[in-house]
Amino acid sequence: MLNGLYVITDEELSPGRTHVEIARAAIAGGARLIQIRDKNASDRAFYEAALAIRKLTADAGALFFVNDRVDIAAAVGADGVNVGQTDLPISAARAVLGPKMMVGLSCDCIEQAIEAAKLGADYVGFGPVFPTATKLDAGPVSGLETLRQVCSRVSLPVVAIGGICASNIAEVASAGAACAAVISAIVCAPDMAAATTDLIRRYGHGR
Ligand code: TZP
Ligand code: MG
Repeated sequence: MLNGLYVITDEELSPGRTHVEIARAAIAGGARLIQIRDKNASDRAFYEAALAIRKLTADAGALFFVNDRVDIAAAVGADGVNVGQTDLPISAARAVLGPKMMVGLSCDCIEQAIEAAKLGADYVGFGPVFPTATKLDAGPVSGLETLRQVCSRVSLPVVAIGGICASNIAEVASAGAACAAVISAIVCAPDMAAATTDLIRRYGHGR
């Protein structure tokens, strides 16, 4: 279920690729966890891209998550939603989505991750683990040692994020993260499917 490479589509960061193209290539490369993330799309554009990826992921037996937007996650029948510290609280997301849909909470320190478990999150998104230019308002870089502590102190699956790439993804797996979430390592890769396959293989080596 929540295990392995977690690919986040961010078309703005990519060299002209759409959410659907990114998701399709990631699935072709073997990804089975896809999240759509878009901070600027209109509601309609976000919904239509999410609906298309819902179909692709369902056909591939992959899980599909929506970033931030609880309403769109519900509208397209996603498997889960990822909320941040200033998005809807977990209890409100659950009130909208019901008990079956997964709710992940983004955290940037151990205290937030411990709190996420108390609040009933299904997983902790933790990072940035490494420096990244992708999210300018991300919290402080945690490093691998803090990731390791979060993984051992919090019973929830931890989805590590931030600056994860081919050269460090095995260490993320070794630190105990259930998943390694990536944006630029896929959406900016010359061959997105090949990059996906390579990251999955390297992640496996850290296990
Ligand atoms: N949250 C913490 S860091 C980050 C997010 C969304 C950006 C991750 O992007 P990249 O390109 O994989 O470093
Ligand atoms: Mg958010």
